[in-house]
Amino acid sequence: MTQLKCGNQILDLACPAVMGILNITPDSFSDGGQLFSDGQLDQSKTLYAVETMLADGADIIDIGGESTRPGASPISVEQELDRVIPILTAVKQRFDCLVSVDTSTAEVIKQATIAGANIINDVRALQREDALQAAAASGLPVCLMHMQNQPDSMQNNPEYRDVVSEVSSFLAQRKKDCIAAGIPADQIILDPGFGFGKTLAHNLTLFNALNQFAVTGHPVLVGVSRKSMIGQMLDCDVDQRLIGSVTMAVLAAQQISAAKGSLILRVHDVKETVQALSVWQKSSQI
Ligand code: 8Y4
Repeated sequence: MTQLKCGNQILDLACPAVMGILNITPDSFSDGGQLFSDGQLDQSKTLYAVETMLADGADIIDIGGESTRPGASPISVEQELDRVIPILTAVKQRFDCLVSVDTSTAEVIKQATIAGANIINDVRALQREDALQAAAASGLPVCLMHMQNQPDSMQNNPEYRDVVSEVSSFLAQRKKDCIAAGIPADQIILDPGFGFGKTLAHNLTLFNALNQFAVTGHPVLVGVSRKSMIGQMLDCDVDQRLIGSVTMAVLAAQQISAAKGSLILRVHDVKETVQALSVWQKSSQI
């Protein structure tokens, strides 16, 4: 029975949890700019997108202000705060929901914690200056993700000797560092980081080793939604990746439940993923 203590709320991971992606970056690859009107984030559109994801069954809303797409323009701490904190505040004011903040920046972690964030989701696994201390001070669960190299260069011919053992040892080391900084072990989520410095073969090898991440006892976060690995398997563009994404969500759920692990799925298509997981769950209980 895995439960995360998310500030004043609890996330129960007896069943896979669905994390809906709220993209508040103007330059995101799959759905960038949809919430923008003449270059500015439209707050009412954004809150409507959150309302829809919650009505569709999202357990968590993931808010991120910095694009990790190769070639995306870097933003300052001020810009990131200006993007994330007002939306986070508005979401927490209007909805009784869990919010994760997708950030690597210590100051964003600090201010997001004050604004009511429930989970810290860091694609850099708290390796930026002061991020580890800020996350520890927040008392919130943290998601540690593996990435090879930096967003700008990560897809330039990524290589591994053994992708599963390299990703596993990186996460084990970051976990040690988190525990040393005062983050309780049972508040650590692990994520192999699909698409972050990995070829299709690397991604599929990791996907089929999800049971090995699950048996660590840590909740596993899987983010494959609409990513290029699905585009490569189906030879299709980002707007045609719904069925591939949902299929992989169910396969991840199946694999992790067989290993008695717990799972968080980071997805764009909340309604379809929640429906597929319901069918999987109902059809497998006799
Ligand atoms: C199409 C759709 C093409 C999406 C690219 C993308 C993860 C994450 C991202 C992940 C965790 C993305 C913030 C990249 N991916 N956080 N964030 N795990 N924990 N790309 O896999 O969605 S952003």
